[in-house]
Amino acid sequence: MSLAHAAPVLPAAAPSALGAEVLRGLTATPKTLSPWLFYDARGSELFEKITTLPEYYLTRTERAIFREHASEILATAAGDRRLALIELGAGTATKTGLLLKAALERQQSVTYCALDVSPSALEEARTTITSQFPGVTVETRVADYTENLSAIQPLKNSATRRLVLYIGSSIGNFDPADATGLLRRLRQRLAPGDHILLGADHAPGTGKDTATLLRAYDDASSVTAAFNRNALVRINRELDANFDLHAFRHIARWNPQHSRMEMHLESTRRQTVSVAALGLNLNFSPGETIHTENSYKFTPGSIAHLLADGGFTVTHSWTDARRWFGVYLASA
Ligand code: AVI
Repeated sequence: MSLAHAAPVLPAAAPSALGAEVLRGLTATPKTLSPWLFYDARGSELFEKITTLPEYYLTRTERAIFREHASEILATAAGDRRLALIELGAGTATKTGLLLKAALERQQSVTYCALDVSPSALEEARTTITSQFPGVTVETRVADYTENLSAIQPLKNSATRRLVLYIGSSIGNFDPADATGLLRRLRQRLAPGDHILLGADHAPGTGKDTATLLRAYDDASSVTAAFNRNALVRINRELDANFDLHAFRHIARWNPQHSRMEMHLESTRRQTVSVAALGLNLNFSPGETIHTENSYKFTPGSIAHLLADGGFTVTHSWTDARRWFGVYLASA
């Protein structure tokens, strides 16, 4: 997933989105930064690497569910109609191939509309998909789907239903109110009979222990730590700051009260950091953290509830043998 543009350095009088976020988040108590800061070119590369780590089970578990159930998922969403696929935060669309293949087994041609903020990721998706699946017409839209869903337009042809893919546990990076808002805005753009396919990571409980989750967000080769620190690397580069990367420790913690994994960067000593482009001096006490990401984990019940709040009804779901991850089909 990528949610962010590489923001240019702008003069302090016209703060960039990055500048505004750093000002808001790092002058707040407790200090926070939005997770979209991770995803410049380096952060997107690090995230791709995370998805292949032995500890990060999410991507491979969701892919295994698609490998086993793609035909059934597509058949259920289609009913007796044709399907058009839309993907929110498509990135390079690496997992989408399994679903497109299943769609092509049902109908000779498929329209696939990919939305993402990264033009380069979308071009890569277009090249890969058109070479692998000549029957797929790829449309790309450079857009931040959290703000702009205008690419999702009513269909002229009532024989076609839309299936919106929102996979990869991306919904987990939104607080419940923001997740509901996004689902409601999406629901308004869809018609009865259209569906969303939502990939959600399951909370610890039957089958998954907390240690498994902690390892997934604090891997032995420290790729996730580098991904987390990339927010500071980016602020150093784009806002002329002087964060000492060795003085911020990567922390992954399970918050049972909110059913979420949290990532923080913890200051290892008393220090002052300057963000020159914003004329800002930030004081950190030892042990003080910057909260950089939430990754909510769900039960089948809590996902059904969230989707219902967003105006959708879960009709089918699929999981893996260990029930670590769920794929939910919900109708508009
Ligand atoms: C993109 N998103 C679903 C990932 C997650 O698991 O919340 C981002 C991530 N953060 C740490 N590792 C991966």
